[in-house]
Amino acid sequence: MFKNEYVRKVYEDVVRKNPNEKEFLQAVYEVLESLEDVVENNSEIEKQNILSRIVEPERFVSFRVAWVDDEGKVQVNRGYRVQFNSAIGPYKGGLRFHPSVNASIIKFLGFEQCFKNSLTGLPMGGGKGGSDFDPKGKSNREIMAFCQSFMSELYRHIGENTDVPAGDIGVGAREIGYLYGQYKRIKNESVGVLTGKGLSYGGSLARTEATGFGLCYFTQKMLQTMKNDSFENKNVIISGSGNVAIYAAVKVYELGGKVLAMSDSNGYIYDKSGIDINIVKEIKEVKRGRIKEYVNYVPSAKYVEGCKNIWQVKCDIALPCATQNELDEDDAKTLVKNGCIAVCEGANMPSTAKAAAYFVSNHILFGPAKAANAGGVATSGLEMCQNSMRYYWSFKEVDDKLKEIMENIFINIYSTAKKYGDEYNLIKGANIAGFEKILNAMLAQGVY
Ligand code: NDP
Ligand code: 2IT
Repeated sequence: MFKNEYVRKVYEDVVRKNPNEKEFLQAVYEVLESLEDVVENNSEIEKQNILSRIVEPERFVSFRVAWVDDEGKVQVNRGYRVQFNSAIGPYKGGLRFHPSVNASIIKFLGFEQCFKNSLTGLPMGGGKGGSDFDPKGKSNREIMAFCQSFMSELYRHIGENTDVPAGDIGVGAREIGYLYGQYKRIKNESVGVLTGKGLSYGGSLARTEATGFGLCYFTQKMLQTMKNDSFENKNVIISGSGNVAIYAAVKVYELGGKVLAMSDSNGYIYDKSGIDINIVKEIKEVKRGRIKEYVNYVPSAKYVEGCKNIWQVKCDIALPCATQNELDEDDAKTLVKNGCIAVCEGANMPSTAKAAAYFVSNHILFGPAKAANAGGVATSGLEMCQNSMRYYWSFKEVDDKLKEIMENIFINIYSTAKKYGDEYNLIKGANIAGFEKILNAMLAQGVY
């Protein structure tokens, strides 16, 4: 529990106001715990009640999304957008379409996004949105109908200088295209109101690859700085097989590592000679199929039912890239016992609080999500920049900037962690470094 009285009161208030929102409370608890020392050293934080202000979203909207399915039936889902904090720039953050989406999930993601966006160094505030709509098994026409209905409400809350959504779980290039088309139809404006757009209508080169590539640039810098090591000849396991997982795998190979296992929500594949990522791309990106189909292409590979078991595969580096709380304390112990030296989070909050604490106290190199996966939103920021200029940069130009941003994030959070007494506690380093810029911006802008 908290040692600082003010921090404790703020947290109790959050619990009282957001009952049963376990993911949101988990994310808030972690940040507040990290900030205790900062609060004790800067009396302005309590005087201006900054903590109560950062845990309360500036705006939270929930709305009905009605659409017609292929059988002519009217379906209803719930849509959300949280505009969490605009102190350092327009709200920015993805949209998630998944049946598990609820207010708690959207608020935890929006809260995390504030600190992540701050760490990128770009002027972006934090937001997030989505729906409990399940894209699995839906036809293209149903996806389009849903996206159009979703945007018919969302458009009034967003704008290129107000709030700029992007993708997340269940929202990729196809969905962004339908959403953008509908925004344009309503507003008659071709502007950078969404990121992750297709290359033919204002998207940025390297945005598709950015989160996975960025995760590996971050991990590489961490290995080099803290252990004088690299991806060379390392065995890597990556959970998930979506956008983040696939491009993390591509970069692992480029950097000399080998990916032994990948998963989806049903199970995982293990290929001891190294997963052929082009096959995974074919299954997931082209056919929108299931990861178990991999064994049809590579009969020597193994499919294991149940995605949680992936952490039992022996590895040097683990990159959880599926979803929140997918890696618990038992998984953490298994990984450490099997000799894993580094864990970097591609997904948002994939490690439970106990798992993360176990990594830190056992001196495993642990890259927390809000730093390690910031490459996606950073490149979204670069897409906004290119849209404003009505110009574009080459793949190499964007990728070079992404790499520089990820290395700077590592340097920043590592030096902050050291300053606060534990170089292995990059969780604390990331939370404090992300918070400081927001704090300065809020203090400068008066009470709002
Ligand atoms: P995708 O929809 O492309 O892929 C999601 C992957 O995770 C799929 O393999 C999916 O399996 C699996 N998954 C989703 N939910 C669950 C679950 N409840 N249990 C087990 N597996 C699950 O999403 P992304 O790759 O874009 O996102 C993955 C993670 O990365 C998320 O946490 C997201 O918030 C985070 N992230 C994404 C960024 C981006 O730019 N896209 C940026 C930063 C973070 P299945 O197909 O079976 O559902
Ligand atoms: O969690 C995330 O950072 C994202 N899903 C990407 C957000 C963005 O605006 O690119």
